[in-house]
Amino acid sequence: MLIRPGGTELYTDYLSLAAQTDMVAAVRSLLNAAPLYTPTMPRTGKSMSVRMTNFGKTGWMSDHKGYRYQVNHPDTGAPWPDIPESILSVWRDLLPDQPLPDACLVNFYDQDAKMGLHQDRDEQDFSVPVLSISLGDTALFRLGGTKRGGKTQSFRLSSGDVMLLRGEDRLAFHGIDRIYPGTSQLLKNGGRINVTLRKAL
Ligand code: MD6
Ligand code: FE
Repeated sequence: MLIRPGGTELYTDYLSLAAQTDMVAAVRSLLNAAPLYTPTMPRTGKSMSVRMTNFGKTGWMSDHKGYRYQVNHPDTGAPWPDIPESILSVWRDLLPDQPLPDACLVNFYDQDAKMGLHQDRDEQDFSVPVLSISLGDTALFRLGGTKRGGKTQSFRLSSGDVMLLRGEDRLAFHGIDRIYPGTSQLLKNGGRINVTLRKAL
């Protein structure tokens, strides 16, 4: 489904249940090598409600010093594990003409977690789209324009949905207002995983 021509694309039910299950297993198998960390807000140092980790050459993080990509895990100092093939293949299928992603951010939401409106603008080349995969409980996603404070629209992202932000919407403000607990059986303890693929370097 096209949300906005030339901008946001939503592929509902893109992944089969089997593919979703495989992807969750692949993510979980890498959490020993790349444990979830709790990012904190620039300047205030306040903890975010979402826990994160990364796969790929470089990973996104946030702490009191600001947002950035870095090649080492903030807690362990280890390099990030490679992006699993099951995740990369979604990019290959939907974006065959784009360079491969070098950053895979994994967001873990418990039932009370949310994410404030933000732009993805820490990457070097905004002409490459961002691809996001939703797993587990349904989330309420809010999408605005490229200026903060403008009109927004909201839609639900369910397990197996894939979204692309590209073109004009590559720099659109967006966030997660809430999680709907108990809407998916995919994760044994409930909650939601969002996997975002980007070319950062
Ligand atoms: C989330 N997603 O779905 C948060 N960013 O949990 C994002 O921040 C995001 O879904 C860029 C492109 C697509 C996204
Ligand atoms: Fe984002």
